[in-house]
Amino acid sequence: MSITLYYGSGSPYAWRAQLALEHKALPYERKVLSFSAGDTRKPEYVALNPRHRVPTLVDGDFVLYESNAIAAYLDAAYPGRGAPLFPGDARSQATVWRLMMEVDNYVEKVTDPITEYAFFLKPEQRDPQKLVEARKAATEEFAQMSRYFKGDFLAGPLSAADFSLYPFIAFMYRARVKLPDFDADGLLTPALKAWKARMEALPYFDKTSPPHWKQ
Ligand SMILES: N[C@@H](CCC(=O)N[C@@H](CS)C(=O)NCC(=O)O)C(=O)O
Repeated sequence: MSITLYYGSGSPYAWRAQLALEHKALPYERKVLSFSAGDTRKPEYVALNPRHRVPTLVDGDFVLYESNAIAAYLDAAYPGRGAPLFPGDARSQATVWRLMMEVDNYVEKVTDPITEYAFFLKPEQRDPQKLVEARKAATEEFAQMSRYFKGDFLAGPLSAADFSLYPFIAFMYRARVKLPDFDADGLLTPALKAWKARMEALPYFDKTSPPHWKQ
């Protein structure tokens, strides 16, 4: 078994994939691509991933991109390793899938405007009213996700659903690098804040946090 994860520091999707590998206790090599150097657009990478995005997983002669597909593959290909990413019976597994799709279809849509406002707009391009509106939408969506908790984690036991959501929540806190007064805590319900702390206490968590965030 030789697994390589093509990764980009600060990509929520690449973060998910690394969390999945760690949860499965699989050995892997992480290759960090530089967005600023255009690594994802280089021909050798586009040959692996024609959508020029991270993550991409290479397992022997098998190449796979799309973070949710990577989690599903790792769980099915390595059933005896680590802990399951899609635990339980058909209904529990389907619930994990549903939650992951809700993250991609709804959560991402409300975190994107905040990320864009903080990281991609110059101060003179920022309209504070837009941030107020974005915060309102994010608060409502996070409250919705919060209603799903079944105990400590989204689907009950820790699962791929938690790894799907976590990086988008982490980005709300990361926004403070650009917007020091940004109240990230104020977006989250108490349940979501407690879950965030549980995620950050996972034994492999520190290993997965984006390298450039640690600098
Ligand atoms: N749906 C994809 C999204 C991957 C994605 O959008 N990755 C971004 C970084 S967050 C990327 O690699 N962008 C580089 C580019 O577009 O060249 C997944 O879940 O893996």
